[in-house]
Amino acid sequence: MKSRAAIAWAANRPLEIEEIDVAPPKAGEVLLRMVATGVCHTDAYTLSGKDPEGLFPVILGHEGGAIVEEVGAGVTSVKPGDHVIPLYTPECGQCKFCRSGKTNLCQAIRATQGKGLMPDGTSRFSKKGQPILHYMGTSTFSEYTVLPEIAVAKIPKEAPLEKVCLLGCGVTTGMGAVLNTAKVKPGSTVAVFGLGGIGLSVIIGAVMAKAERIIAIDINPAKFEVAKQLGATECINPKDYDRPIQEVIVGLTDGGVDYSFECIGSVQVMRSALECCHKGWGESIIIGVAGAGEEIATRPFQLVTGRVWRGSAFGGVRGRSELPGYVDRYLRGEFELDTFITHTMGLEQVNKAFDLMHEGKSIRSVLLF
Ligand code: NAD
Ligand code: AHE
Ligand code: ZN
Ligand code: ZN
Repeated sequence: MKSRAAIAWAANRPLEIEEIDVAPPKAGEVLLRMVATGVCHTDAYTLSGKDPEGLFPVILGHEGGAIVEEVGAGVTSVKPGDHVIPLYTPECGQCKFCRSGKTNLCQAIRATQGKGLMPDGTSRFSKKGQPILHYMGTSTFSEYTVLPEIAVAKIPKEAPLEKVCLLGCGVTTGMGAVLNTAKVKPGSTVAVFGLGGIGLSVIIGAVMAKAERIIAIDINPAKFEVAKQLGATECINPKDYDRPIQEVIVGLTDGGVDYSFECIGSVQVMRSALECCHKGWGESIIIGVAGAGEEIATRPFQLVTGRVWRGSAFGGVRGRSELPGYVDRYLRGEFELDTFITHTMGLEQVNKAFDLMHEGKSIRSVLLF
């Protein structure tokens, strides 16, 4: 079938809105009609050419809300008409990782996903016979996309897809990092570095976890108002100080924070986030994604003296079994999504969405199909 899609033909070039061919779903696959998709910084990161797994031409996008259009042979868990959130972290329930009970990082299809291919090693997308690659197993910047059955989470039809699409990445990642990965305890002091969609969701999670102090850090003070609205107790701009931000935070917190979250993708900030943690117990969670070749550094003494460095992917959330619970919590009014959606536009405006992100003017742009 034909589909309107935003194609990234090469790194660092604007996406082109074009008509592509989408092949039908094979056995164990589903064809989705995208209703809405958020634009996450990771899409910009891969487009920038800094992603070691970045391949072109590709259809980016991984924060979608969609409706099942057609299912391939053997698919039993969803049917046409079901509402779903595409999962870049699938859940097969059978691989060593799924069975471990220790991680959400299902590896059943990770190798082919990282090559931009479906599990059988081919692509369902093409243009005039030229294959176009999938991205993060989701490619939500296309009106129609194909995913393995294990990579869709079925959600209730009353959930508005143009809002809950944000649970396909940003909001779940931030909340989950607090609630699943760090397991923040009531009364804690938390520092959040970077106040985009991810950092602001960390704030929501920290409020849910009953953190007492939530220190929000960003070099763009325009982000402070919404951070406070969501529950940050203080906001800090590192540019206002002539000493390292970790020293400032340690001074403000009687020795450091209980938990910190890096939501930027800067290896320098990752170091600050670790070193602003309290001696003996402070834990720093890396969420931000850093470019090819970049490495983190600190004095090992920071770890010897009890600080902990951890990472979190998709908030540690198992997509098929746990993401519907996040949608239910949203529907019950436990958190809101409207604050995140600063811009809504058509797919053809996708390059504007990237511009707004880079200019620091948006939290999330949601593209409608
Ligand atoms: P975003 O662009 O919306 O927000 C980033 C924020 O960081 C901005 O407000 C920016 O002003 C701020 N910032 C930049 N440099 C800074 C600095 N030196 N000090 C303080 N603040 C600074 O991005 P986002 O969509 O919220 O994504 C954030 C990061 O999380 C990205 O690296 C993204 O790739 C990553 N990410 C990871 C996961 C995961 O599962 N681990 C999921 C989603 C996103
Ligand atoms: N491809 C990059 C890594 C990208 C990365 O870390 N992705 C996160 C999700 S970011 C969502 O916005 C993730 O879940 N990683 C786990 C995984 O298996 O990819 C690189 O460095 O190669
Ligand atoms: Zn993302
Ligand atoms: Zn698995």
